[in-house]
Amino acid sequence: MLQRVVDRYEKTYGSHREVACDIESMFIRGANDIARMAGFGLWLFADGYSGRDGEYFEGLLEAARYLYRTRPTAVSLENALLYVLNCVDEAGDRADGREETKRAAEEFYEFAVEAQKKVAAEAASLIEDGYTVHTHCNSTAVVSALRKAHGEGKGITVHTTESRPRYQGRITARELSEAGIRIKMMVDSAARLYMEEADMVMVGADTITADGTLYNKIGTWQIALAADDRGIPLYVLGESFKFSGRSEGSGPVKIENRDAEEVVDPGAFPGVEILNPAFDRTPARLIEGFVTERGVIDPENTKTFAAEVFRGMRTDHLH
Ligand code: RI2
Repeated sequence: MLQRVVDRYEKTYGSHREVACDIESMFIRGANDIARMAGFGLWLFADGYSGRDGEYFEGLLEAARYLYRTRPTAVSLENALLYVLNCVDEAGDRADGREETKRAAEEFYEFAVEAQKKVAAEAASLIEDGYTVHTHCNSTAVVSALRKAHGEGKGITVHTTESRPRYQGRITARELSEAGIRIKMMVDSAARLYMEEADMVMVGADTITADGTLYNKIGTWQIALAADDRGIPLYVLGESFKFSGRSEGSGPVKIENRDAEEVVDPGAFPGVEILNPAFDRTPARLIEGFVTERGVIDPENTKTFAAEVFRGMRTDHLH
């Protein structure tokens, strides 16, 4: 089963460090994929463990922290790691948790696949025949939902912004075009102009906090403002592990700042500070609903929903 994850990247991984390296470089990207692959990283740790039995859990924690440090914003990464750590802990397998680690990583992987299918089905049902849907970046959940709506015979048009600096919107454009969907791609700054032709916005999620704030690809906030100005709904597609189970007061979510080289050659701009935040934060008031595998959640109910999802789960292993 986990072999499939590796096949998707047409690469063989031998250790959690190799997986971490590819998450950091964004060879592996997208909050759901990052989560699945982080779990796989722990699977690899367990598979190759040759230390002393009594020290297993400490080693597992260290591997989890190593993976966790790669991308600080997407809570899906943290939640996947916590899921595996908690399973091993609760099974009382701290001394030798190799089998439980592998079982839990596989279970999380299957869950992530199934949850995304449910999110896509739920989101597709919100799209009406003839709709133009605007999206941003590349969310596998959104792409799945659009493919599903198209497969159901709805004549849809999709607008996607390019998503500088890494241009993940181009991945979306190609994937949807290959699926036979009518797709138009534009520069990020054209979003408000073409919002006039859109009926709804659908984006993915990296982190959703208890107050209903969405952390997603840089540019999402201004797209949400454009949708609000035009008076059309913005839906966020996010499996339950995109929600943060952290207690209030644990501080704001860290927004990842990536290398200036992703934006320009800094040498060509002496004396200029190049800003490259990977994410921004969209407030709950601009969001119509969070489409999850458990149905559509009103932003006002985010805290209750997250409390239900994370009830009884330890969320402090990595801090
Ligand atoms: P799925 C991506 O982040 C985008 O922000 C996208 O909206 C989000 O992950 C969710 O993606 P990045 O890894 O889980 O490109 O829906 O920085 O695939």
